[in-house]
Amino acid sequence: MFRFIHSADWQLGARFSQFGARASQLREARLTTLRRALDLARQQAVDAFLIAGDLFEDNQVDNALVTAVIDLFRERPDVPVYLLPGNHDPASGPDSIWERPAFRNAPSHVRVLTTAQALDLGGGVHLLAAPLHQKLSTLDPSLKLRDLAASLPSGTLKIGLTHGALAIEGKHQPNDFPIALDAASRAGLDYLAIGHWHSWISETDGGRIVMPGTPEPDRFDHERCGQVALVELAGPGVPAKVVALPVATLTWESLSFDFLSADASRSSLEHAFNALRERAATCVVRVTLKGNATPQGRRETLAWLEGALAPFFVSQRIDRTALALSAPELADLQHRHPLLAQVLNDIDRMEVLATGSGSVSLPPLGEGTGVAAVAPPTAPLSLAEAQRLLDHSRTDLASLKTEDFVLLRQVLLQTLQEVAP
Ligand SMILES: [Mn+2]
Repeated sequence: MFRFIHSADWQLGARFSQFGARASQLREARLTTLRRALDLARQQAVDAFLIAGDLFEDNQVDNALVTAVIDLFRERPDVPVYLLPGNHDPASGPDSIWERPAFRNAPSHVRVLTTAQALDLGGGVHLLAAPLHQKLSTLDPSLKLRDLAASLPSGTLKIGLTHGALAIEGKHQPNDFPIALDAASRAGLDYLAIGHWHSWISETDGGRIVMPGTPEPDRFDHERCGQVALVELAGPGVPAKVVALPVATLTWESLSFDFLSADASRSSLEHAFNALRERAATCVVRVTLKGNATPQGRRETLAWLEGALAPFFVSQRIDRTALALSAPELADLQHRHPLLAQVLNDIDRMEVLATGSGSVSLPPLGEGTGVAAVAPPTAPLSLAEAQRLLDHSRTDLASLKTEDFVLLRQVLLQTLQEVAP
């Protein structure tokens, strides 16, 4: 029985420059997560802690960070660490991070695998490593594992370690170290520990190839991350038992607010904030605002959001709000675009037919607007014409309410602004 933790893609030292003053706390969270994962490894009394590439963001990260990482390893001498250079931190020569004094003087239970090699871990277990030496390559790095495995006696437990994209048709770049989908069975490996993508994938090659994803989420749109793999290998040829252990410090939540339905947006955001309240101190929240708003409506919403977002560890507002057209601007737009004037007049007419009354989309012209009156539509819409137009969308004229027409005008004007700002 051989038990180990398989992790990858820590990208320690990631800049997070979009978060300004909070960036250092986001970087700090990743070290907290590494400490937690190493402590889990110790509790589980594993035989090894594998890092399948990209421990660091790049080869330029601060020496202080490198020292902090080595110290975490040093404090846990009972957790043997095997480190593989990935595409972010390739073993590219004298300037690579692995040549820094901190690594050259690292304790003996920390092994950096800068060359392709098969390590005898004792008890009939071999670790076969294929590190990366550059940032891009069209070559499958697992081919080296096949060569290494060929020289080992059969009947030994073989664990591969490399870094690259799974060569799934249409889902990888050709120069992103494409790893064949049968790389483990092709090389006769019992398990192939890889890293590179940030989401957990464990079904490839009959479960022999595992990509654990990043242990600490670093984006809003990544799923199945924040875990390391705890792997048990009972013996050669026996399927691996793989369990995902959650280790992440922070969660990332992306929410939105649409002025098109401001009330509904606000209540659904309030609901979401309440659901996150208990873990607000470890939550990175982003709210994207969109739609058309009056200056006052936008101000009020932003002020409310500022208070609502205050309890969160990090919050970000992306303001894609467009200012709603003022009455003179709308009149001017209709004046310059008779077709738009026609459509708005048809909407007004349809509202009258459906509800018996109507709001008028045209502002009063003349005084103050400085815009000449808009030409009247070619002909008012008749009841029969309105019904015929609605038949196409299987809509019953009598079912339409005033709010539907308000929304219809908003959608029309908002779409126009988005398509032709
Ligand atoms: Mn990578």
